[in-house]
Amino acid sequence: MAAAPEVAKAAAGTPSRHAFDVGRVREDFPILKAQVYGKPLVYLDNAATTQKPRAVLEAEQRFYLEQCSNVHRGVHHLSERATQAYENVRTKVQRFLNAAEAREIIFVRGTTEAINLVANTYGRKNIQAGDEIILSAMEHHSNIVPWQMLCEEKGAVLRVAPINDEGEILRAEFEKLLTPRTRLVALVHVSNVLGTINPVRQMIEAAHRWNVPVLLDGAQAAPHLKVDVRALDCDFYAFSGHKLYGPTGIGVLYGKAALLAAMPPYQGGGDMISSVSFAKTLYNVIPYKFEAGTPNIAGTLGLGAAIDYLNQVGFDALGTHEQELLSYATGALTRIPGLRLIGTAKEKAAVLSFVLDDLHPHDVGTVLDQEGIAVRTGHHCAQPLMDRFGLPATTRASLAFYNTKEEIDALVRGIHKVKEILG
Ligand code: C6P
Repeated sequence: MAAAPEVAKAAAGTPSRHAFDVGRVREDFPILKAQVYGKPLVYLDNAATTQKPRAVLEAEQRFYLEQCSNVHRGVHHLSERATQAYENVRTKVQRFLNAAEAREIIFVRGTTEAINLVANTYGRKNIQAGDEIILSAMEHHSNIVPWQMLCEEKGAVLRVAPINDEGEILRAEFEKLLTPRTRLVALVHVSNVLGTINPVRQMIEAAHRWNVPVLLDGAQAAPHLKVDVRALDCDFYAFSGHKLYGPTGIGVLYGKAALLAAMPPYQGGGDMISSVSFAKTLYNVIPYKFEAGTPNIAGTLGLGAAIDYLNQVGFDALGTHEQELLSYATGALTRIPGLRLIGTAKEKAAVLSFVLDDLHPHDVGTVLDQEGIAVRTGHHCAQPLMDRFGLPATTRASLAFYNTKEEIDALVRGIHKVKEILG
């Protein structure tokens, strides 16, 4: 039997001071032992979703086995326990993001819902005809389409900050877009296609000089970086649990309390009210005002377990390992003739998009799959970014802290095989 993994033990409550050991960490993720077509799974699609450590699976199961009950509704024992556990995760997320208060944390389905919430509440209330919203050229569709829908409804206008060929935002150009017409800046913290870590703190400072609030799409940042919303001074921050080693169907919107309190509710229903009559409904306080209906309780507890787990692994340790993997993979991939990396920013998270000769990425992905290697191919829900690079699609390997140099070697062998078969 494998030795009990340190991190699994630590997640159960014993603080770990051990150095990062990828072999031990991998023991915590049962699926990493899977075989695909008789070959070991090499999972390099972590930007789409990460695998889940046992601690997350157990937290969800424990809820259904021992605590299953609705929250904020019952006076009975189970409901009180479930409510306590659910609210404890809010506090955990508050600390995870270094938010000032727990009521600044709203549980949503994921990044997409978080951004739609802000567009439909803050946006509808504050953005009028002729107003402008600034995005960047590397946004995911989730941080484009909700603003486009709002602009269509209101007659507002999108402005797009351009990027260079390395995949870095041109900050001077961004700053030129800020005008008295600007009402909001919505930016991706880390690009899901390029891996670029954007200089968001400086961009937020620039926007705030114009009194313009900034929303950050943290879907790809939260899994790789220690996020501190107060140090960043962002006004809204969105992330998804499932990209953070937690369950699907749960995510977080952080918002500064004063902004959230002034926003109208998003959806109507149970829990978001303080009183209802046919004449008038009074709304609950934040964060409950934005959490209509029974929430994803099990998913929330799973997210809490994922945060505990990550805190035990430690962002310094996982960041160092991921950066080592990134530089190893960058070196190895750039040595492959005919391979071109898309996204070579100086500040990068461990995401490697590439094109190979004139092969279609779907074909590349299909051959890699036969080797047990999971990558994503396509436009990665960032079609305007693909247009910027004049490409229909890329192949993307996105890494997590449980990946190894041996897996990068397998990817390189796989790409050589693709060239042999299709080249
Ligand atoms: N990107 C990818 O493979 P949801 O689906 O709501 O959890 O996350 C949406 C989202 C928003 N912003 C960024 C930067 C993202 O990368 C994503 C999800 C996945 O790249 C699935 S398209």
